[in-house]
Amino acid sequence: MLIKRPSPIRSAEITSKRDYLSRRAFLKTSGLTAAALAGAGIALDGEGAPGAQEAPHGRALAGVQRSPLSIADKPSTWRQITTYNNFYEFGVDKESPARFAKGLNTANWKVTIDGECGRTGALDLEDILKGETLEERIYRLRCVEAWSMVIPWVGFPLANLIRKCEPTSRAKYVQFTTLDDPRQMPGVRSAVLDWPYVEGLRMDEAMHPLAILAVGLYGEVLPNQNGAPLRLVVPWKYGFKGAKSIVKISFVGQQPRTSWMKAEPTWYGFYSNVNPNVSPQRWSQASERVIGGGFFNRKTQMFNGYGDQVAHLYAGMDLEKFF
Ligand SMILES: Nc1nc2c(c(=O)[nH]1)N[C@H]1C(S)=C(S)[C@@H](COP(=O)(O)O)O[C@H]1N2
Ligand SMILES: [Mo]
Repeated sequence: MLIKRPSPIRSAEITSKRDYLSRRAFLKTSGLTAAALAGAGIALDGEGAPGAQEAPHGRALAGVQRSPLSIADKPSTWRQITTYNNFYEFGVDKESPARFAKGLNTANWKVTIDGECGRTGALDLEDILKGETLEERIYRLRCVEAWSMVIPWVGFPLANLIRKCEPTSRAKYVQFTTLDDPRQMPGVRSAVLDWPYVEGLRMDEAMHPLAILAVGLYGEVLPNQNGAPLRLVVPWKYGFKGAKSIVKISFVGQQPRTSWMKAEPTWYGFYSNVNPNVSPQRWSQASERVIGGGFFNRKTQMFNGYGDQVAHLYAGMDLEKFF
């Protein structure tokens, strides 16, 4: 085993990570052979990331209800969903979260509520789940890297927790902060992002019935690599808005500066609604690679297919400016 001293990542290395992302999009569109893609370390058949071990089964959640807000698409497999992940706190490769998040301690998890609201303080997971009916929500997930899956989340509406916190009229946005623990998360020792991982929503987006906090997957407790014990899911936005392993929810007056906006201000806007017509990154968002779909590229849908339900939130906004 190679033991490296933790060292700050040099800007050259960060650049190579960015190049890696745009290179992956380039390979995808240039129709290179399977062998070339496999050589580049890109999972082809949707079996997940090579070398990653799927999460074990066995921790079923009780009383999960179906939801009319689920889509009819066939879900991606447990293996795909738990071995092909983005969770940079555990490393930037797709297989790293499955390998390194195993030991994450999610017991006695607390979420701090603060800012412009009537009820501040630390909540246990039990407090958060009190009175909630767990629902299965089968949603499309579209990553900004231009791949997609269909994921049967288990969770409850974010709006329910927000109401419990009694936000004041000064609360215009909700900010989500995720765990930043170098003892448990090898990835936060590198400067690839400005830790902790921070995301945010406008209050009306956060109150939308499609926005959920997920605690499960396929009727079971959420595997660590997917953001246990509590993660945000906002299906009409790029996947990175879905902050994992949340430790703080803040009600704020100003639009939060998210980790991705800080890292790449010209690539990542605050809204980050899925939009086939706007590609501020170096690759096109017009189509997406369906994990498990072989070489079939699917056309990206506006708002990831949820336009009927969410387009009204952005009425009158220039979506090329507010991307
Ligand atoms: N804390 C944290 N949350 C995160 C990320 C991350 O690196 N750290 N990656 C995001 C990205 S880019 C995506 S696509 C989704 C992936 O979720 P999944 O691995 O459960 O499919 O998580 C998002 N949430
Ligand atoms: Mo992503």
